[in-house]
Amino acid sequence: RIICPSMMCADFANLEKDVEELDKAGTDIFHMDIMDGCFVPNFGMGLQDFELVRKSTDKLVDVHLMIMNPGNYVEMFSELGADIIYIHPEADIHPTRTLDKIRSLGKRAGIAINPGTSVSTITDLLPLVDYVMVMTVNPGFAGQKYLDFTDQKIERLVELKEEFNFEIMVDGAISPEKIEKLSNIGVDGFVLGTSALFGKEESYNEIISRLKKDKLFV
Ligand code: S6P
Ligand code: MG
Repeated sequence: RIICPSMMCADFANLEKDVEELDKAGTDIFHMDIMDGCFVPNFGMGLQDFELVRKSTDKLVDVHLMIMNPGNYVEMFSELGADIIYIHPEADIHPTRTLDKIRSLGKRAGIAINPGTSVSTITDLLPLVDYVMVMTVNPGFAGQKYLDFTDQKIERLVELKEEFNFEIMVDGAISPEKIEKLSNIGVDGFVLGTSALFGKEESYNEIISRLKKDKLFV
């Protein structure tokens, strides 16, 4: 189970300390949401935040580019030290070119797909990606409600993942209950925000150790 804290939900007054605690607690990939106020109706996070997280950990760091024309920025994020770059194919007229570019920079390539994007429209991209991230909320904000109709898409991707060799990630309102249920059907990684990790009484270490167990509810 791949655990990816969504750093837009972290404590910005103590970002470096949060990164260190999350790192020690067993984070696999730090998830960085980048929003342009155009592809999604919100802004964040800043490049300075990205740089701070990058220099505070040796773990993998991803960027989830919720921006129009992401192809214009993949070199920049590669130079800043992103290990995995997710683009939204909905935001890119030439997603195959952009995904090729990400891999030619020596980085892992991912696509993040909106709740309204069907698997059939992205099948041709599957040979070019290491990760498919299914958005289980409309992207842009933390703290939303899980959209149940995205489950069908996850099931379809599970059928395709061996053939094309990619990992399935989910992002949006991922609770411990969803982690257990989705792991059982073949989801590999989980982006965690306010539903499972941030703003809780327990420490990151207690929460992440529990979320890594096979059976969460016994
Ligand atoms: C926003 C972004 C996500 C959120 C995450 C928050 O769309 O891409 O990564 O930060 O979904 O988690 P939660 O549990 O508050 O929905
Ligand atoms: Mg995200």
